[in-house]
Amino acid sequence: ILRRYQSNDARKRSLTIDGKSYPSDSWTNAPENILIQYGRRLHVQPNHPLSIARQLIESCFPGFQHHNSLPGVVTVDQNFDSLGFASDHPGRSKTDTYYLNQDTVLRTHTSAHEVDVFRANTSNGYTICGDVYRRDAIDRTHYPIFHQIEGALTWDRSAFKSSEHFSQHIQNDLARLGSAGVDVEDPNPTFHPERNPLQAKHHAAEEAEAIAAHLKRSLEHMAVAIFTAADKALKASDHAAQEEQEPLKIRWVEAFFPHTSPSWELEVWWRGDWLEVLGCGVIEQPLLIRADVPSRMGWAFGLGLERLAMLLFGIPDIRLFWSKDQRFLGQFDENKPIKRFQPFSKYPAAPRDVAFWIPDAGAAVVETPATTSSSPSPAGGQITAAPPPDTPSFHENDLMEVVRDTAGDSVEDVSLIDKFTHPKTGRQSLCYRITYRSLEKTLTTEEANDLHEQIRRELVARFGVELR
Ligand code: FA5
Ligand code: MG
Repeated sequence: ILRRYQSNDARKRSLTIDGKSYPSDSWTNAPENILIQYGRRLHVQPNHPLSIARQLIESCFPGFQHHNSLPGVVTVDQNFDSLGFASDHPGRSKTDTYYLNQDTVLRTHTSAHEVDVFRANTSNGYTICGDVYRRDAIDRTHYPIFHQIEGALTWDRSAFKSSEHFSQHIQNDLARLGSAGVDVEDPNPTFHPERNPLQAKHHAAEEAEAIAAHLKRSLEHMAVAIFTAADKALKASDHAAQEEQEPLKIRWVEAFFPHTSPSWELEVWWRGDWLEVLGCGVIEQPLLIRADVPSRMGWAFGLGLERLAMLLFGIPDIRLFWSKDQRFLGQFDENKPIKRFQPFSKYPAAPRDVAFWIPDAGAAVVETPATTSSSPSPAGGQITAAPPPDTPSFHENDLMEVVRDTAGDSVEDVSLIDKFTHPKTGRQSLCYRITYRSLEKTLTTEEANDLHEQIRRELVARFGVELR
């Protein structure tokens, strides 16, 4: 890894990942601090909590084929186009997505493999688990790399005489599944002409209705399995034994995904809050047509593994999944019932604030010379209203990236604490609180100050902000 790091740094004209070289261009924005974590494959490490959570979910779908080794580097076509993402979909922006170059990204979701796996057509049902990458905020529940599990089930409609026979078949399967025995809130009709349309061009209402019911029932069973395990673990820990547990509650909320319609999100009532667990829906038929399986029809879902693992094990900070500390890793055993994580002592937090004026859009901004930047991309993303080409402007995710480049996992949280527009000049000032706290040691005052000073300097160098 170190060799790759150095050679990337030396050449900068291409990035090498898994022995493959990707020529850089104006889209390249994947920084070393991300690339260095590529290939850790936490979701298949023996006794890793993410792997235990994955196996628990896989066990809810017997007979499905489980894909756990599909590569995280995918084409823009796989990640967006093949799924029907509009050309102006915000997810495509450089502020949200890590590009190796204009044609290649670090996948932002496991859905990137849907068309390929449907095309291979080797099973009716499958799951895909893997690492996904998003430029995002820094706090205890967000990390730029997380893991998803995708699941899908399709049927071959051509095997049935009519759409009645087809939907009857699914109804029978549904009866076999039975009720998940949980309190479910599902107030919306299956279809809504604007918000959640039937794909009328491709599907009979009764077919989509049956598939939607099958989807919801299957995922309710999965949620019950997961939350029963979480509940058991909680009850088994003396620490929380006295707490009164509310019974499990699930609700279905209308949603939108380019690759499903109708679509929903499943939320679970967990310890006093609705928690979004997954997105899902009836697969867009054009996607199956693109995959050369036009006569198949079915459902798909995608869920975030960290979120579930955090609640299963009571893991308080998403950075812990990346820890190599035995005090963390030593607590999990895939051959034993799930047990609550026992936090080891927390080291003290060192909060530091940084306040700065954002450069006016279009103002002359100092561009970082490639030689002083450790990042393969000279400047971060830009989404302010139509800036002149190649003028770096400021996006919050740029700050997040500077923080990660500089301080890595020693930062627990970055929050906007003040925002101010100068009444005369109209210039905007932002103040962020960066909370430094290592999971592995106490940061000295000097260490925190040094990191903070480096971050301040990088903000000026890369984005031309004026420190206050
Ligand atoms: C998607 O990624 C869709 N591809 C999901 C999907 C698949 C829909 C198949 C339909 C069919 P979304 O961006 O909402 O959707 O992410 C899906 C799940 O990943 C969320 O419900 C959440 O559990 C998890 N997730 C999303 N962002 C984060 C994050 N920053 N940190 C942790 N978990 C996240
Ligand atoms: Mg979502």
